[in-house]
Amino acid sequence: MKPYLLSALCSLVIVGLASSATGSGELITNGAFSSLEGWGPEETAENRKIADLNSPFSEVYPDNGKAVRLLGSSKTRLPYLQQTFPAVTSGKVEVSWDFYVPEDTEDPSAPGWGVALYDGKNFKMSVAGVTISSRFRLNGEQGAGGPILLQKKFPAGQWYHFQAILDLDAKTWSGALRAQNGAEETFHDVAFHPTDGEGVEVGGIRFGSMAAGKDQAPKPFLFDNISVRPVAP
Ligand SMILES: [Ca+2]
Repeated sequence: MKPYLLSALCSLVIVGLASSATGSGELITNGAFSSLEGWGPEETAENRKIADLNSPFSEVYPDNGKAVRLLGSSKTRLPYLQQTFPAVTSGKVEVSWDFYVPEDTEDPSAPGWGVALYDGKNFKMSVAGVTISSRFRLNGEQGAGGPILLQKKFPAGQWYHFQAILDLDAKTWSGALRAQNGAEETFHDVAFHPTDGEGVEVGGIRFGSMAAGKDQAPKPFLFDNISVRPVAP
């Protein structure tokens, strides 16, 4: 083969690898928050704003200088940030997002935030999710006490990166929570949130307050780099 042909072939291979590594199959629109287009629900539009701050984790999306700031209220049970996408019903799905606590609080009872994958129809149900308050707990919503991944107060001013792979056939998930300072906690084959149905379906992601129905509003939070993508078998 002539050298220039070999070189052209190598370039093609490199381009192919690069495009698969940068999230082909991404199911989320505006996960890096260049804008809020694609994000709902309409009723809580006032509670989410673009912020001029970006997560330092750039594995999934490049730095665009923007994140979303959620301002909670104790008055609504609706999510503050939500997006649906064509449902995935089998195989594996990779999900990741970054979060940032802008304000410190000494109050361990201050309500936190819940993030969950759901079927895209009923946001009150969760296939798998986390609660972030004074600790980081897996599947801690709906009265279920899932495993605690990190038992400590989150320091203000630090970004965290959460990444997990959901196995929809085994109904388990595995992943890691990594801090900006490099500390990492991992989890392996944790069962999904218990459901009544036989199968599981992932068709939406939502970010909501854990304060619904209580007197306190949760502290403000920032999220960035939200990604959901099927994993090639
Ligand atoms: Ca961003």
